[in-house]
Amino acid sequence: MPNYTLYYFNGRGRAEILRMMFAAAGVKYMDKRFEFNEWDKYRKDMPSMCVPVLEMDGGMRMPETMAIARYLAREYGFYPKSNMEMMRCDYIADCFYEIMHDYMRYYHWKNGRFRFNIGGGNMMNPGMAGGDTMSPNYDNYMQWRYMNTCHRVLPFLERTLDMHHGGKHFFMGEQMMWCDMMCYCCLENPYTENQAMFSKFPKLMSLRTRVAAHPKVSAYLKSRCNTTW
Ligand SMILES: N[C@@H](CCC(=O)N[C@@H](CS)C(=O)NCC(=O)O)C(=O)O
Repeated sequence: MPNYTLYYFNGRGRAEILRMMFAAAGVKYMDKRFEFNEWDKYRKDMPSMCVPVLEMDGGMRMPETMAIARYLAREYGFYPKSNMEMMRCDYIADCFYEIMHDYMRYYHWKNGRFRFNIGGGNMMNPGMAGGDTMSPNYDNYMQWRYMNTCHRVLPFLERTLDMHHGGKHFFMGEQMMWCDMMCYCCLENPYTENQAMFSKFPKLMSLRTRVAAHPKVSAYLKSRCNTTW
């Protein structure tokens, strides 16, 4: 088995699903965390200048959360067997990631992170987003977009869970798969910040409780670093 190093900020964020899969599989890895003020030092060494990144045996570095998550899910048996079931597991996981993605962009933006390399340039160098990204309207847009994704995706996921045994098990049946862990990880901050919104999705909320009760996940949740995001 390769030696893995996972690079990410000192937060749960996009990396938490990867950490949780390692924990649920009982696999040891190096959890390399850094602070925002250290990012300049790391960014240039990351393949697409973003994290999370998974490094194998101190060599190859692989970017993209969902590519890494699928790789780990295949390695450690968190995928169902048939092609059709894999597709179901994938679209569920992708839906949760839509929420995570929009939440992270909104959350970092609101906290003033990564603004230096998106838009907000000058006339000689207008920046990638080409304009008004420093205005309060843009903050509102990020929040609107995140909330809109929640309103679009969560009812669908609640119905999808309900379709199997009335949502009493995991998404794919009696065994926990990576899409179930995505439900736990992607909704952590959204749930903490807006519990009222989630009262409309009781089946998803009980699924999160079942994931947290998985013996290895539960041990992980008790021992992990406590961070605000
Ligand atoms: N498509 C990438 C996006 C990763 C991403 O945006 N990561 C953020 C942290 S949550 C990042 O590295 N930002 C650094 C920057 O924008 O300079 C993925 O899904 O992994």
